[in-house]
Amino acid sequence: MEAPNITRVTPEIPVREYGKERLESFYETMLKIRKFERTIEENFLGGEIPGFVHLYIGEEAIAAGVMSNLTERDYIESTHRGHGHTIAKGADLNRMMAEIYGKKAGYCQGKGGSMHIADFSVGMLGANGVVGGGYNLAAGAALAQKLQGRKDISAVFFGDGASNRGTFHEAANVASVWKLPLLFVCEMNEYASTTPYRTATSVADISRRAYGYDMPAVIVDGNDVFAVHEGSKKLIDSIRAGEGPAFLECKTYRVKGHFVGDPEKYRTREEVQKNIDERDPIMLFERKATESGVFAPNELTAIQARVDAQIAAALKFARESPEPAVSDLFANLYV
Ligand SMILES: Cc1ncc(C[n+]2csc(CCOP(=O)(O)OP(=O)(O)O)c2C)c(N)n1
Ligand SMILES: [Mg+2]
Repeated sequence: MEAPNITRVTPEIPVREYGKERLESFYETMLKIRKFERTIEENFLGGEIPGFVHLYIGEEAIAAGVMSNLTERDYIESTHRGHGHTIAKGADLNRMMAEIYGKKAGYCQGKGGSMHIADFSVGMLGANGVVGGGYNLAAGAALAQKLQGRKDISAVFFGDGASNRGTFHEAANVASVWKLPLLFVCEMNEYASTTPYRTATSVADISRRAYGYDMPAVIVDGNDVFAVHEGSKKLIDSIRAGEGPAFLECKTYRVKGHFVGDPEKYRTREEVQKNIDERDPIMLFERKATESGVFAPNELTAIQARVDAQIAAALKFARESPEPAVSDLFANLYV
């Protein structure tokens, strides 16, 4: 039985009506994420990058679609799989790459790495290595926006695994009681580390849980940037109108391992390949964009070349940035 708070949104606006600028921005954002992460993956495996890296490849349509309805004044809270959110919110690729390389020119002077990038200047409040650690920070940010009488909103991204943390229920309850301008964005990618979601999650649609907090929910195909844009717009418009928090569930699939280097013993290669072949968000966008006649294939190639140049520049910047000095080791520590 479907919970009464849930609406399933499929795209209704014809692709041509989106306008070329919006379509270019969808494509460029998704490609930036994809190419940035492919570069990281390759160079992590090549031994150039320290630490631990989780990739967002295959989930780009969620970040691009949600962020297309946010401004720099809106806040987001991200996850351990945060590069996509950070790029889509408008962070600087050079400083991101340098941080992931552990270099001094990075966002945290090279001491935070992949899971600790924040950029308040674009409303990106932070990635988070603590699963489910973002909800209550986002609720606090939304409370500040409300008390300041701003029209801005906050959004918190989280996975199917994180939806089982108690922190979700605390934040959902307080957000509902106080009618906070907060969007919950669940990235249902079918796995939490090595755990398939139905072995650990009580409901087929995680958005059912929003019913318990009197929140409207929308379910979309998270691999279709048009669906994510239209579904999130519906909820964000209602949040901006003062209607209180809302829940967006994006059905997607984690095509990469949990982290770079994951042996992936818990699923078959066929399952992964099927999702890549049939559901890749960039492929789906390219198909729709060219079928609609808005883009000729060579126009897409030009955008790809522009993004390649940006990623190459970020990589050069990161490689050439110095390591942090040993004398910096205890700078900016608060204990
Ligand atoms: C509080 C906490 N528990 C466990 C972990 C270890 N851990 C890191 S990511 C992860 C799985 C998260 O799954 P999900 O929320 O579905 O996000 P996804 O990785 O699929 O994007 C786990 C268990 C952690 N970092 N923090
Ligand atoms: Mg997951």
